[in-house]
Amino acid sequence: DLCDIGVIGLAVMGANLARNAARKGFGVALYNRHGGRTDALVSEFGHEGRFVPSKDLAGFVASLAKPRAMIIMVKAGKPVDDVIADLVPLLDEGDIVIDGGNSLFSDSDRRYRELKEKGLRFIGMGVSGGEEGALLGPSMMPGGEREAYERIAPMVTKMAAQVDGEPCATYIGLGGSGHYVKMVHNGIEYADMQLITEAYDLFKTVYGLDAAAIADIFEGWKSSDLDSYLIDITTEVLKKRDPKTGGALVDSIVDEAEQKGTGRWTAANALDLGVPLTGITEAVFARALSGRRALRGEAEKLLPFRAPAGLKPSQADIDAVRDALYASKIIAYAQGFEQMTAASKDYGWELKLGEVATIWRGGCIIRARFLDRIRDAYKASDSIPNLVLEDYFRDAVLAAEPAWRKVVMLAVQHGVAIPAFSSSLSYYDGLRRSRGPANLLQGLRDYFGAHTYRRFDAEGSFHTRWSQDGSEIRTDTPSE
Ligand code: NBP
Repeated sequence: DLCDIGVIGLAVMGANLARNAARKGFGVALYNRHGGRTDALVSEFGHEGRFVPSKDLAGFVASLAKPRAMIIMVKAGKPVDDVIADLVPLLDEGDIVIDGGNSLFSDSDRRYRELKEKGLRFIGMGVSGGEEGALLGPSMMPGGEREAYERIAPMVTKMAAQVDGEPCATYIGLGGSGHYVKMVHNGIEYADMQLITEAYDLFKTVYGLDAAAIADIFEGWKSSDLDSYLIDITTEVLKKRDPKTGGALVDSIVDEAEQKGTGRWTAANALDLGVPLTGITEAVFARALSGRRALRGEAEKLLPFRAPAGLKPSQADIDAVRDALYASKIIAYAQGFEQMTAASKDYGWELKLGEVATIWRGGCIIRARFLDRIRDAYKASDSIPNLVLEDYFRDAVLAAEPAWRKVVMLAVQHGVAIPAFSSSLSYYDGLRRSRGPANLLQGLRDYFGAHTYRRFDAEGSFHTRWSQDGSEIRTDTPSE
């Protein structure tokens, strides 16, 4: 019997996706560049379903039912192009090539166009949930032609996580939109994690709490709107004991964060689109600063830091950190959704952001109760300029505002860096001012570069001859 789906690339993600499909009753063709991984998968998990392994790509392609559908799950970048180049001569018109790796959305756009020219169909599919998600049900974000998606939808929706009977997979849009949405998902994940580490630093450094005490605080937040997978695993990581030292394992882990690039891509794209994406971008920069550990060590000698002594947190202090975290998180999501709105318009994707919130409710790393709120907001209206202005979120940030300011002031006073908390508050303060200070900026730009400015009380563009006779001239041609 020919297989329903194929998987190329059988490292952790590919192997687990293949097992997921087989467990759901689909026949799965297998191929990996080095055959050892294929053999290991079949010998260890072959009993889980119907697998058809191949030692070469031609055999793999021949084992698939037409129109063929295959998921590439190899390292992002050139390996994906290499695999596609090898596949193309073996495929027939209408076959569907799915890239399930963490590819850059512009690469997916390009592959989509290149394969379309060859009569093949390409789907760039973001897959979130790590190894466990790939096996038990990830969140999947497929982008490409809708008809191509319809062909694989019965498989994808069965393999995905399910929340309240709904699959965490839906058609996203044309071209590279699926990988774009996955990219922003990862960016939001960066911001979420940065906010959690800032809360941890406040408890540890300002209030002198140990990891176990901080774990208890995070555990208590499960019953709040912060309830999420990341808060759950924060509790677990903080609780883990280190048999080597007898202390908390987290205290033995080097404080240098690594990154694979999706957060940086999100921030760079925000700069391209001109979207104020402060939360995610600060999270990327915070990782970069964490990576300069030797420099930080030198700096602490020259610019000494002294942790405050004897500051014991009251329940109100702990709740204030929770509220500041929640308000900052709302800002990070509002910015991420604003970025997707801008991208949808710029790239012509017609993204359904309510559906994006829906498929992020399960399977993926940022899964959270909170996403129901975003979904509800988009149910009420599909054109939302900024989530912070929607009733639920507006009420939440207004309620959190005093605590948010208190926490930011506390951190500033004691010299604890909270870039995501404080930049989110600054964004919020900038957002709610109908008149900001950029009038002066425009004056400066006009002074040194004759860049012109507009006036509140007149139509048109103006320039002042600042350093000549001081007179103002209109620079555009009046329409009448
Ligand atoms: P890796 O990203 O570590 O890639 C290893 C796989 O790529 C192996 O199967 C390897 O084959 C294959 N490969 C490479 Br490398 N170069 C190749 C080439 N030129 N031609 C053919 N195959 C090649 O695997 P992973 O961690 O399973 O991740 C797969 C994708 O899923 C990545 O894009 C990743 O970013 C994404 N992703 C990962 C996670 C996660 O939690 N790990 C989560 C979500 C998404 P070999 O065995 O012959 O060397």
